[in-house]
Amino acid sequence: DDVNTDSRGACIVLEGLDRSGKTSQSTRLVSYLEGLGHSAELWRFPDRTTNVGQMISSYLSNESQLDDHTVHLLFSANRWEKRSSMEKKLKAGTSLIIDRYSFSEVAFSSAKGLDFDWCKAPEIGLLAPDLVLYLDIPPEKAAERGGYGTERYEKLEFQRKVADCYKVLRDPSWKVIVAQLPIEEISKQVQEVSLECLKQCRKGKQLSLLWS
Ligand code: NYM
Repeated sequence: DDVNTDSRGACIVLEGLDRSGKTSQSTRLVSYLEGLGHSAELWRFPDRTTNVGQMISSYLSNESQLDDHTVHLLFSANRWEKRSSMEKKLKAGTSLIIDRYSFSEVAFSSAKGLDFDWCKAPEIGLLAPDLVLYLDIPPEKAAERGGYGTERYEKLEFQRKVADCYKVLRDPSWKVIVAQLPIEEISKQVQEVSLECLKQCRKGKQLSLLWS
């Protein structure tokens, strides 16, 4: 068919509230794509393995306190430090399945009351995903799923605000999936749109930048 052999990988982002099932679904998607013979990697933000990521991690676990703007810029820096390797991987043909990206950043920080446009600004120029999968769950239902952990933000009241901010961010290109469906059914939907996305990338869809 019309598949070109040196085509790039797809950049697929999973977003949603805490406990919406992103981590399970991104793990399953990577196995599925690998099973079909595609090269795929699971990434997540924050990437806690870097120096910046360690600062974020200690903030999230309440071992350190940081100004809201400062931590916002750290999350952003954590994506910027991975930008060039993201681009390299994608251009080398590996698809990246990313558990949280810039949309989490804007949703969580604006839920704290930071200005929406200010929150978006440091993300300008990062690679835009080819597909955003939003696992949609009412905050009350997410809270029932075995309860939250002890990290910052894992509180029902705050997650309600985050859900409202995601609604403002959401655009028609996002694939919204009902996160309360059985896990197999969600996987099926995730697989279907992801394969279609890979196909578009193989046909020559260009990488673009946030926020376009
Ligand atoms: N988070 C995540 C942000 O506030 N800004 C960001 O840019 C990103 C990527 O970190 N509650 C928040 C959302 C989560 C928290 O993420 C940790 P995870 O997926 O639980 O490791």
